[in-house]
Amino acid sequence: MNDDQQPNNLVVLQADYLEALRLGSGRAADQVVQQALDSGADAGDVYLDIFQPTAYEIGRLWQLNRFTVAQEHLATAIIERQMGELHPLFRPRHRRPQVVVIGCVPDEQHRVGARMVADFFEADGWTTYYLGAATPIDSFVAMAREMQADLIGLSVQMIYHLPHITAFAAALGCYGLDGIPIMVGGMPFRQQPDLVHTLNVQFSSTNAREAVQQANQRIAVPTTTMAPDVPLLPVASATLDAFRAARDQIIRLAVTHSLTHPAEVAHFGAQATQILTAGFEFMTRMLETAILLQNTTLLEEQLIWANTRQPYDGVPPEHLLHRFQMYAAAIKDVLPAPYAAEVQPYVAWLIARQRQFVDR
Ligand code: B12
Repeated sequence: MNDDQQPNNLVVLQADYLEALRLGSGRAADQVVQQALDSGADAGDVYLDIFQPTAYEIGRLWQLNRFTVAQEHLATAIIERQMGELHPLFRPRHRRPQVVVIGCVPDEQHRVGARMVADFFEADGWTTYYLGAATPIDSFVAMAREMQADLIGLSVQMIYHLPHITAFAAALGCYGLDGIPIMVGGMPFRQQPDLVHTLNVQFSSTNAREAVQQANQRIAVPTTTMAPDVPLLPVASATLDAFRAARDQIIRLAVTHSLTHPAEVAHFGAQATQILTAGFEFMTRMLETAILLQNTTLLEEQLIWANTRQPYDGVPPEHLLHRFQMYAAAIKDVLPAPYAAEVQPYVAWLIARQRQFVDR
């Protein structure tokens, strides 16, 4: 759904919501939000189909002198309070490795839109830093550098704040960070999307949901290697043979250990053993190849893939980490010690690298 295609019940509820805000009644506004959620809308729909069009309507009514400044302030305060209350519903179901830093350009006081965009990114699994209204450029850029941003989001409402975007891009260049794409949004871009070309930024979006979709299409999963420093020595061919001979036993043991953690596997139901076995078989093949080629870049690519894809299949990064640890324990139990000692650095590398995905 978007603000141009509200289902009927949300159109009605949005009118009720506007009336509640006109009367200044936070309680009545709460009831409308609850009704929307009860009718099957999710928190994102409440943002885009109730809060956003109501805020636009309040602006229009203020312009026509039918809403006072005080009424608008009260209404915005209620919307922001409710956004805080709905925020837990934006908890991500999976994590992505990308980082986004979002805020308003200097002097820009309209922060509700940027906050909505931030909540949608957070729900989508991005590590998200929302800086609020009127953020000084140098400090914003420093934060983007410190948090290793893959994307910067700038919100602008007043047309005369647009030059701040150009200044921001220049500042990014001064810090040598001009590789970080800038995404922009706010009223000027709703009215004139091709402004992005004039301002020489990467893209704009007209609402929070679309912003996340576009970002996911445009921003590749980072491939920078932060490989933990584990020395990888050549592995004797006898070790590889022993590893191959023991592979089924290692996998069976790792599966058995995994099944003793119902919180991590219950959602697989009757398929749990089959799914876990397939996962450990996949991992074993990857490890064999990496050991044979003495190369962790392959594992790195595979981990990026796994951490992007597998949360959709019910395996968040922390479960992956745990499975790697159980796999390491199974190797120790099954392989004779001298062979295990040669294979373990590769598994240790996987575990250390996976921990970085969990900690992000
Ligand atoms: C609330 C409000 C205020 C509040 C803001 C408080 C706050 N905490 O944010 C206050 C009182 C501070 C304010 C001040 C002013 N305001 Co005012 N304000 C509004 C109002 C009514 C609602 C804004 C809002 O919350 N919108 C809801 C959000 C969700 O929508 P959004 O911002 O468009 O965000 C969505 C998309 O644009 C997009 N998006 C937004 N940011 C980003 C960023 C990225 C990276 C991406 C990808 C997408 C994206 O996604 C968002 C979510 O889907 C608007 C009306 C309107 N049409 O917007 C007027 C409005 C913007 N204000 C207006 C004016 C004139 C002013 C003042 C100049 C008034 C004055 N004389 O002082 C000042 C300027 C202050 C300043 N320096 O910034 C006018 C602007 C008119 C014009 N053509 O320029 C408007 C349009 C009202 C009107 N109809 O006349 N305002």
